[in-house]
Amino acid sequence: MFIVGELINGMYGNIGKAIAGRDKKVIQECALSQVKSGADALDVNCGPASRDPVSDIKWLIESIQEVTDKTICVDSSKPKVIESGLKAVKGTAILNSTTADLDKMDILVPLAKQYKAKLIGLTISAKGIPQNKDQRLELAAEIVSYCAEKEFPIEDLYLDPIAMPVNVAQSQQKEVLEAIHEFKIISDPSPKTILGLSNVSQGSTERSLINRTFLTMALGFGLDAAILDPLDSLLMNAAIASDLILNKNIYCDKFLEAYRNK
Ligand code: THG
Repeated sequence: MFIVGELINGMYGNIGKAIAGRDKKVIQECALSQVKSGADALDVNCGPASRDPVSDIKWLIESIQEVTDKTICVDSSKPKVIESGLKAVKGTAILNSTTADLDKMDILVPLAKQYKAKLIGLTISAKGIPQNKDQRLELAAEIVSYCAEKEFPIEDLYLDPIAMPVNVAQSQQKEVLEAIHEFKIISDPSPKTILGLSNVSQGSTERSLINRTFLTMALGFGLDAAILDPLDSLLMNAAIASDLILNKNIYCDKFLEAYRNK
């Protein structure tokens, strides 16, 4: 699976403080520890407290790229912030994210094309978060057909059915899992699928257990990628073992070690 580290997010106290104080070292250490733990890409989000997200995201990305050339996932709901981030990325970028709304897709799909970025499409719209699998599928089909029409490569599109906290939306988990499976059969070539995994356990105790159980199940339903905490080694072990069960890695007795040294 493709792992996007979630920890460079102003929502975390240490990162919010580092952004405000322009403390590069904290950001670079956070980037490197995630890469060392197996992250293929790093999500970068200024968080809700940022007063100047257009310049904060540029500074974050420039700081990270001094220590790693991993893919940068530019995470914001504001197109101006996303554009500022994409401009700063030197290597591969993921645009995180558009919704299924036309006013968003009209700006963000051309932007993803211009910067040769991969694109995350959230299956939400101005009408809100879908309440079942079929509503998610309907929005997914709108995003896929919009991208196809604008000749955005569908293999570079990651659909996100939006993981919801299990303590407030327990009935949604099965809907999200089934949506992951059905997103894959909307078109040929298939879009890819992604989840913000930690959403599922927000507000719960036993977060690590809930996260890794949900991840393992989602991988069974065909999930391609997740934004998660790569420092959670039990979670990473579950991801690696799931790839093994799904025949994505060759078995050997020391498969955990082999994966980590790859
Ligand atoms: N889909 C996509 N992008 C996303 C999300 C998604 N980006 C943001 C988010 N969701 C994924 N990233 C996080 C990062 C942190 C947490 C959850 C998701 C988290 N943070 C602690 C909390 O809220 O309890 C913060 C604890 C602290 O303050 O230290 O859980 O779904 N495409």
